[in-house]
Amino acid sequence: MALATLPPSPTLSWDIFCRVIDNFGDIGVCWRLACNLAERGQRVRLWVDDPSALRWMAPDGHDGVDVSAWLTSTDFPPPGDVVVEAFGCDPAPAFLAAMAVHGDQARPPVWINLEYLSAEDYVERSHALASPQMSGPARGLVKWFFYPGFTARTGGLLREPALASEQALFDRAGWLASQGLALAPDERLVSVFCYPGAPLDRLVASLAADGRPTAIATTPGAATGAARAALAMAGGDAATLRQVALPWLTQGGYDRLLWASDLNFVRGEDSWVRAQWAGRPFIWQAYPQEDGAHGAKIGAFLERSLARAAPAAAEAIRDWTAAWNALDDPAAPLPAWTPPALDAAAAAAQAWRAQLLGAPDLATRLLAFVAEKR
Ligand code: TRH
Repeated sequence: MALATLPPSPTLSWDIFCRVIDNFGDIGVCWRLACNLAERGQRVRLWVDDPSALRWMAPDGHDGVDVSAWLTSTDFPPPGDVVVEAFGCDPAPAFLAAMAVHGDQARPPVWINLEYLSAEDYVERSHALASPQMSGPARGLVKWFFYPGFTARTGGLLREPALASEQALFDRAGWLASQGLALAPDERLVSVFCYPGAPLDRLVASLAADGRPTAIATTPGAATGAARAALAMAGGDAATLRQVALPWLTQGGYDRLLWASDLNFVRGEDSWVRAQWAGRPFIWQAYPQEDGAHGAKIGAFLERSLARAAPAAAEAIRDWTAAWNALDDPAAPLPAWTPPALDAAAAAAQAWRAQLLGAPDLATRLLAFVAEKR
């Protein structure tokens, strides 16, 4: 159903719990969900143990989202109509107990466990399953598993209603100039947001080899440090390359970097989704997992997202994704990002984006799910 035809959802009160483990995806996803719901008229409280990243990610906040500190000493108000436990972060026992007795409310809150995004088959089997709580402070309550995903039988992907219109209005040259990123006429722009260990040396060597002028825009942290080291090591061989070390951008600013770039290297979960909405060529570095489970996650995603891609584009993206996730032979040559290669990868990215745009977004599916379970 097109969003515009969906019946308006009743205004409910939501408590979203977010525990910042490491990096920024936990708070990034929870913040985006909170704003998506607020933009649909929901009243949202975001409980987060470490909200510090919001200072740069969302310095202006959002009218409909109340960010509250989640401390061991927090004296919680009565639970709302819906409780979202992001990534299995275990809300405070006192809060769970309050949910179980649900005070003067006719019914207990709908309790959602928002899971990590994956393209793997288990997601469809696990999505929307109930987990009745047989013991502990939440005894008697049912927790519902809500899995984001890429198919109709999953929770879908976060996508705010205004995305397409904002993209249509995007002034690339104007935005780049505003960031001090004005490009030379035929200069490539490559953005890099990566974990420690990403092979920036191989990226620098590849971009330098075809001699085309390239600006490498790096995000703070691992990307900036690794690119600086790789360029220093390459020395004169990388004379056509330049690095632009960026500050942390707002989520909206980072989106515009993704929209403006010829090639994006993203990581984790939220920037991975945002790169798909950008519809520009991208290479994803999965959050590395000790047991190598990220390999299966990567394979499942490439299987789905490249199913209709032109063979040359699919091969280049597979080769680079393997290299970028240390899943290949480091000595293996990598396909050059020539203009035809970038055009083919862009066509694949646009086709995948169009396929995803045809499906209802995560907040729409979540609102319908909650309405059904209440
Ligand atoms: O920072 P991440 O590696 O977060 C990770 C992943 O979410 C992973 O799945 C999770 O298990 C782990 O955290 C705990 O990557 P991710 O998911 O892209 O989150 C980064 C957020 O930061 C995202 O919302 C985009 C935002 N961002 C900005 O707002 N401005 C910026 O300049 C940059 C680079 C990112």
